[in-house]
Amino acid sequence: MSTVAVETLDAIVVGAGFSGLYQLHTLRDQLGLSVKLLEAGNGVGGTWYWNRYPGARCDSESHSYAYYFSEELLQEWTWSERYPGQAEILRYLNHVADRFELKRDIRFGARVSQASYDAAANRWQVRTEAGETYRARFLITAVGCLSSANIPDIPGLESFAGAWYHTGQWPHQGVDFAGKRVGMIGTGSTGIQAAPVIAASAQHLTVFQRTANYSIPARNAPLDEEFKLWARDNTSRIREVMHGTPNGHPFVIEDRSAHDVTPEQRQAIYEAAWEKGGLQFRAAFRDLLTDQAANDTASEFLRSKIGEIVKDPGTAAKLAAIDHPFATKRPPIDTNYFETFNRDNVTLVDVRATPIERITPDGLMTRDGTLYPLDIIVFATGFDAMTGPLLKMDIRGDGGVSLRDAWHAGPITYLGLQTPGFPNLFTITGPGSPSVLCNMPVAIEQHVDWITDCIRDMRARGLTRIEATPEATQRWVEHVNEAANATLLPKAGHSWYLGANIPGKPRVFMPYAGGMARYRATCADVAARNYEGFARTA
Ligand code: NA7
Repeated sequence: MSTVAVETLDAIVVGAGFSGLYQLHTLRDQLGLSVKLLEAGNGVGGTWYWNRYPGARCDSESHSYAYYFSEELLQEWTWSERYPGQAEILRYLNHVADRFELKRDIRFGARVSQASYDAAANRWQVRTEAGETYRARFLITAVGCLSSANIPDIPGLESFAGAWYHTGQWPHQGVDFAGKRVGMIGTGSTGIQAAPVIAASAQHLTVFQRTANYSIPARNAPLDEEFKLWARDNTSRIREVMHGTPNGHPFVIEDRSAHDVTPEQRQAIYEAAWEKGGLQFRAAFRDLLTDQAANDTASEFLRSKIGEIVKDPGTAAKLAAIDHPFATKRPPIDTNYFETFNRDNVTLVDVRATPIERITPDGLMTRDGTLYPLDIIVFATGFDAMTGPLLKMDIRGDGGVSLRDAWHAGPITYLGLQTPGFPNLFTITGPGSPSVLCNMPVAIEQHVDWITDCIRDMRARGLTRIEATPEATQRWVEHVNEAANATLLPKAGHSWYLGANIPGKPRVFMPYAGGMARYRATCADVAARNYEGFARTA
């Protein structure tokens, strides 16, 4: 008779990206818990472990895309460019993992397939695809918001004679585009980053655009010594700014309306923001995301820039035919995206006008019968965002209820941290929290700190079980909806914020749009009121 060893721990963390690494550190090194981190990949990095596509780079500025919990860590790490590239972020996260000796408690190559709550024992039992089983009082998911690749179900893909890749599952050895006819589907942040880099080495690049998109030049560049010194000397100030703004970025949103200035002044403000580059463009006026007329001024400015850059009027018109207000879909920032369409080896195909019909052995065919011969297809088609990575695991709470069933009409959480019926399960940057509307490390540190403080407090009081109450959860879900509806964000009807990019997914605005600073205060208040809205028992 064989017995299967079951490791029993205080806490299990799933995912070794920014969230999981920090959560492992706090629970193990601050609270002294026994913790195991289960990670599907063979290294740390999460998003940055998987997304190795050409041009992969963060859109947060590097001095803000870092942990701020350790001053020593801040002082010993120096970023090289204004925006960190994928390889540099991966080096950083490996540095963090090594510095805090995290890898010894990480099980790599362990993809969690199932997690179920055992009410009698008040423990979670977690199983990996390889059949390993772990038990723990607390289960904390740190699986990221954009980690479940969306590969559209296009007929004929299996017949394609060339190679195809999703940007979020990119081969570690890279892809050689030299001499190849490449088709890229998707013009979100990823496609917009990848297109110029692919075009530089491919024989030909055809970009299949379903929804035209705004993009602002990133103006990426190496950081000079003066800035590096400034960033190192001003960590407290930078943290203060990031914690004080709605989006967690290290810049302040101007306290003026787009209507407070003359059209000439507005144009000059937008020109300056365009020259400066990056997500800061959104900070030019405080009402760009709340007032349609204000937003229209930014949208018009950005559309006119496309017309100035792109030489072929037909292509420019297709690129500028944007159907949603600026920044209601996640706004990309780029390096030479629109300029790429001036190259002789790049073609734009409007697949809103002429949808993709099928993939054949030779390439991609649109509904009008045109075949685009291809050697490589790149799917820059995004992710089953926020709920996808959680629902991919078969999570079962009290009474065997599955999270999939509990969320059949859309995610229901209290503060994005817990779901009723799933005691002792915490979801870092879960739906209903600011998450993707915020500079991620800021959102992550706040969640990890809150969860750590909560568990510390429970242990001090001899409590072992915490569960969000249905009443508090319902109020929070309503508040999340109100917060979204107070902005223009739901106006992009096809955005992944709403789940609209995945066929059959419930259309619910998932992230909390009330702002990170306000959310942080709410969470602190809940904790100060003895974890109001949570039932905690011995
Ligand atoms: P996004 O932003 O979801 O973009 C995916 C793109 O792929 C978008 O242009 C989609 O068009 C397009 N898409 C998806 N499915 C199809 C099909 N079936 N046919 C044609 N086009 C399709 O993902 P990204 O990876 O670019 O960015 C995700 C986030 O990562 C980003 O916001 C940053 O936060 C980092 P659609 O707009 O749905 O019409």
